[in-house]
Amino acid sequence: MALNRPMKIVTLGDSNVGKTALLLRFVKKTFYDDIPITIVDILQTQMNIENKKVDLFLWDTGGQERFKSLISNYFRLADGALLVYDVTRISTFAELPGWLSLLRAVNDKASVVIVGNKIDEADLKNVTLTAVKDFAAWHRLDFVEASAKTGENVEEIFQLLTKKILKSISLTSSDEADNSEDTEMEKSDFQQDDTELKLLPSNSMHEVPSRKKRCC
Ligand SMILES: Nc1nc2c(ncn2[C@@H]2O[C@H](COP(=O)(O)OP(=O)(O)OP(=O)(O)O)[C@@H](O)[C@H]2O)c(=O)[nH]1
Ligand SMILES: [Mg+2]
Repeated sequence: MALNRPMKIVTLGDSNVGKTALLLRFVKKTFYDDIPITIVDILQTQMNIENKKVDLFLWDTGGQERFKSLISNYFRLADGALLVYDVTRISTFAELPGWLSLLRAVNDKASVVIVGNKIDEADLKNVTLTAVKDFAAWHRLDFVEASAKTGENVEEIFQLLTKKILKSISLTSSDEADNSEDTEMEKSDFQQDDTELKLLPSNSMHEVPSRKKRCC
């Protein structure tokens, strides 16, 4: 099914797992070593999905505990979410259920892909494939292990997630056609969201100064 509006994707997961790096790899095709801590940031790009150009709004949220109440506001209208952990830090994997609950508390429809980032650090990897497979199967989610640094599997993450989003939209489209009131509501929600998007200074909120290398 064709999508005639932008697709909105959010990132979530602990700080330092590489959410921003993954988005920058996908959009700018580059890896940055020293990225400022994110509060909320927006990137926009286009992607060819089923032979049609679709606009993607990528809402990058900060993983620091103190931003949780702020960023959950951005989850509500997401079509899809990247639930990211760092394969070298098991604590970031252990936090995934909490992040998923935060998303599901405000959005039970968004398609979700779990991303285990930093697989280039093979020697430091301490989240096993079995662990993530079990977690993903339990929650009926797909997962990808990737590296923003080398670019491995980054394109695949977005292919997988956007296909899942389209599939879920096409499954619910008949319901929407049957309920024009709901559809109008969703349209105005989205327009409101567009306005919100334009109001953000330079589309971004970062914390300055930037963090140096990984802290822990
Ligand atoms: N080795 C390696 N380092 C990475 C990778 N992705 C990100 N990093 C590094 O990890 C650090 C944190 O990356 P960010 O993308 O800023 O992490 P984040 O999840 O956006 O963090 P918050 O904005 O605080 O939530 C940076 O120093 C990145 O250069 C990767 O795939 N491999
Ligand atoms: Mg970030």
